[in-house]
Amino acid sequence: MSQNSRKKPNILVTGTPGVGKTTTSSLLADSTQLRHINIGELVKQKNLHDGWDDEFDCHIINEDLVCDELEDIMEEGGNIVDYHGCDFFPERWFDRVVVLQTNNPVLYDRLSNRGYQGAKLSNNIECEIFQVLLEEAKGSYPEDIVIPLQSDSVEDISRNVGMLTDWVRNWQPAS
Ligand code: DAT
Repeated sequence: MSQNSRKKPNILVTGTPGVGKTTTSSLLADSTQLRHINIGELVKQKNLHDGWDDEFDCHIINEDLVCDELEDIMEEGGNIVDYHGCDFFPERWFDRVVVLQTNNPVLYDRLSNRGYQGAKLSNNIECEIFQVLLEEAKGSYPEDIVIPLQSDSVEDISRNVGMLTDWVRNWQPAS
């Protein structure tokens, strides 16, 4: 099957933890009727991991199992994939890769409120400072489909969701 046989687009929403991926993806799914796939939740629910990483305090995701699990529905199209990593998904899956970004003091407060502290907090703040996810996205997908969007405020979320909703409505399958 060719990469563009899907009838609805697939969007990847990525960025450092806390930038607003889940909030944005969930609102976008409501406004477009696309399916929101939170990879972290999927990994937990379907045991697509190789145990728990004590150092990083998270599951050790099994990337092959995740890709196998998603292959059919990604081919079908109409998915919003939400994850803080982006280099292991097949490039052909996505029509848009949105990289959310947040100003550091704002992100620090969001992650502290989530209970992050010590190395987990500082690693994620550094990840945002060095634009790790933006570089990863640019290295993994064609540059013209990678869109950085600022996500500091509630107004930013509304604007981003509105803009992406318009994009989905105007998307045309390849003929
Ligand atoms: P992520 O999925 O990237 O980890 P999230 O959607 O769970 O992030 O958001 C983390 C917290 O920050 C949550 O309490 C909602 C809040 N938040 C996210 N983006 C925001 C924004 N642009 N303005 C205000 N609050 C935001």
